[in-house]
Amino acid sequence: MKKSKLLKQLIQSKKIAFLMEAHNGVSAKIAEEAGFKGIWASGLSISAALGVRDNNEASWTQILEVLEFMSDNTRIPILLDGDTGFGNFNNMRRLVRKLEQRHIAGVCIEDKIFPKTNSFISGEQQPLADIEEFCGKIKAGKDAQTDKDFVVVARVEALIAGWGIDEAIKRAKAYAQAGADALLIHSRKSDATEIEGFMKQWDKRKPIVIVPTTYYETPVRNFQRIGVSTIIWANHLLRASVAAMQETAKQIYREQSVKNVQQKIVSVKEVFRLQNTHELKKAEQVYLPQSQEVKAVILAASRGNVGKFTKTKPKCMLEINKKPILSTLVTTMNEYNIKNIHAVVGYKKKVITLPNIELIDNPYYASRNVLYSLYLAKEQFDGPTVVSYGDILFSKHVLQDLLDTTEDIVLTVDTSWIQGAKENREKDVVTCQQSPSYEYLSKNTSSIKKIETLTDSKGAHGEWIGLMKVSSKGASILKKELENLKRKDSRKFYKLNIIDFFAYLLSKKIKITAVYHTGNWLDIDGVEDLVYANKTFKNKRKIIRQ
Ligand code: SPV
Ligand code: MG
Repeated sequence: MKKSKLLKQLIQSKKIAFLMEAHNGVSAKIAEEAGFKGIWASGLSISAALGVRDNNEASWTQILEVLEFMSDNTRIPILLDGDTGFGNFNNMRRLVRKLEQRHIAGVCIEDKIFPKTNSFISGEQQPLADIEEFCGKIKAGKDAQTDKDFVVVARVEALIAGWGIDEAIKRAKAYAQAGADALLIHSRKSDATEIEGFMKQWDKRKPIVIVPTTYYETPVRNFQRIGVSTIIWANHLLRASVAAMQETAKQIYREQSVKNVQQKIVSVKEVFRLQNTHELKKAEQVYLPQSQEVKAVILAASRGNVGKFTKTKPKCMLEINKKPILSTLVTTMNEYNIKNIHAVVGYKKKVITLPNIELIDNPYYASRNVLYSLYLAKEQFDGPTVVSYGDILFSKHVLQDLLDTTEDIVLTVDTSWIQGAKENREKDVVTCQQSPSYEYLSKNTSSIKKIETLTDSKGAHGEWIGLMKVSSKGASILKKELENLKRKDSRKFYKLNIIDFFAYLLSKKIKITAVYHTGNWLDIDGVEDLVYANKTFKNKRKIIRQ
């Protein structure tokens, strides 16, 4: 239902209604969550929250801005304390139109002179508006509304100004006649006698709204009995928050610690709840491009053939360019926002104390081949994942190109291998559908036909460097096929390496793609690789120094 209609029904209902003061988006929501069916957008509270006086120091458009936050954050209707309408009848017309645009349900205007002063400050000295002029303002407001349910409440200040009940009745009748939907009769007495006196003479032609800030001791049922329609609790959320803020600020200042206030204040989580943070999270999933987090698995369980160098540490912890290989790998991955990294470890695993990686233990690193390490990481294959050997290093752009691919299972294949230092050594040789092309912007991927470990590699296209990426779909294929293969014959499975697994996938017509690269990587298969790699870096440093 429209907010205006809700407010109208509330004020016109036979049951006494309550409006709770609010002065910004969060206090409005707090009032709503407490159960109130309507909000009083108090001039005193809004101005106080803005740090100014209740004398129209905040402009009406500034008030409008605050109202917008309050209205957007709640479903219950808001009655604006519109002071004197911020000017004459013409200002009132514009105010009503702007309020309607923001779904504010109604406005209350008081018969004082702009700029107004709060009724509790020298109330009796405050001049009242001319009755006729004020009636014109009410009429202008009612004529300006386009929503028939928008509520205009006329506030009678005759009791505040000390003019007595007769004047209050006279004005109330005139304002009702001018079209006001309800009348707010204000009193600053500490008891309800003025209100009771007024209600005795009032003929109930329009609902009566009151603000028992000073006569708060009178029970609500008394007001119900004398026919009051609506009660406004006009400033209590502001006053409560001021008390809490003063106490908290003083205590934190005194104690130079927040420890003792922690229990007295709401959690940050509660603040997030009030801000509806949860809704944004859900919307992000609907509207933002869903770049799935890429994970990484590093296979680093074996000792390798690096002789005495791996006496006390695993191969992945050997230093190249003064930094453990594993550490450099992690840094490179982090640079591409790969933060979820698991390393399958076994040999001398206690030495691996790097931050930012999770370890998966392979207790059978010595007796089972490397495919078993991949198998142990299978729980990680629930989204896009990079898999790397733990004894390789590569330039950043090698990883970038791999991440840019869209195929499901992609291996990085080096095309410069044939002339390399490892010409006569065993390597993982890849033959593809298409040869690499070195033309500008040419496609650098091709479907793999064959992959095998060889020394002789005539007719092949490159060497797998030990780095691969799987998409979400590729990851689930990998997981499923690892499980299938192991289930078939686990003893045989323990003897397999990764190349055997690729051959198995190809035999099942599962597509594996190569992304071609030329150089820019190294691996540590033996002592000579280690020496060579570090010599390369030393030379580079020398050249830089010269
Ligand atoms: C307000 O809340 O700003 C009011 C009510 O106008 S009172 O402060 O009681 O005048
Ligand atoms: Mg006010």
